[in-house]
Amino acid sequence: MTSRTIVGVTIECIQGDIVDQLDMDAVVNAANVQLAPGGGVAGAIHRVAGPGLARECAPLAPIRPGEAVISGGHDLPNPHVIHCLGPVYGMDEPADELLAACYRNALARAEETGLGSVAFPSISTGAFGYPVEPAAKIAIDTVVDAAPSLKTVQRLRFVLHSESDLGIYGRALEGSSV
Ligand code: AR6
Repeated sequence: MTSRTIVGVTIECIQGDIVDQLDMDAVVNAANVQLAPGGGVAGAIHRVAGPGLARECAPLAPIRPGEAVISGGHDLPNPHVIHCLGPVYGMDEPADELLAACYRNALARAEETGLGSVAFPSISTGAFGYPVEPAAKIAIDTVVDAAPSLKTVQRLRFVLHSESDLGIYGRALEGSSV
């Protein structure tokens, strides 16, 4: 686990599963255009949330790369899910800006809803093929930059599936400049 507190906002990186974040107000879904169940993070979230999540999301779709929409958490332990569509690497350009927009827009949805804590997966680095080193730097730099302007969100967590991804995100957090 790596953790840093920046102007009262705690940012932590842990290894784990996005559906096991019992103490977070929202988990972020690495969604698809249709906000439908899929593989990876989206598959896990929809499986635990139950069919009510897909029913609530259907009218909110389609979304574009970089966008984020918020829904209820249904049978998840979290009251909310924030669905982000990451860029497909090599296709959606500019990939770095679209990935940064995911994190910024997810935080905007959390703040509008008055949430205190949000857990992120590593958006775009699975099925969408974004290399994890640059994706981690973008993710961490974006939330570190946003931290001073956050009013309600005080805790951010990156939940990494693998030990190696945890190392990469942890080093990005330690090396980020405020
Ligand atoms: N908890 C935390 N991280 C996870 C979990 C989990 N349960 N499952 C996978 N990861 P991905 P993307 C990691 O593919 O690249 C879906 O099919 C995974 O190892 O979930 O944005 C959707 O329907 C990787 O490091 O998201 C979309 O079509 C990271 O989470 C598409 O994949 C992201 O992997 C989205 O692709």
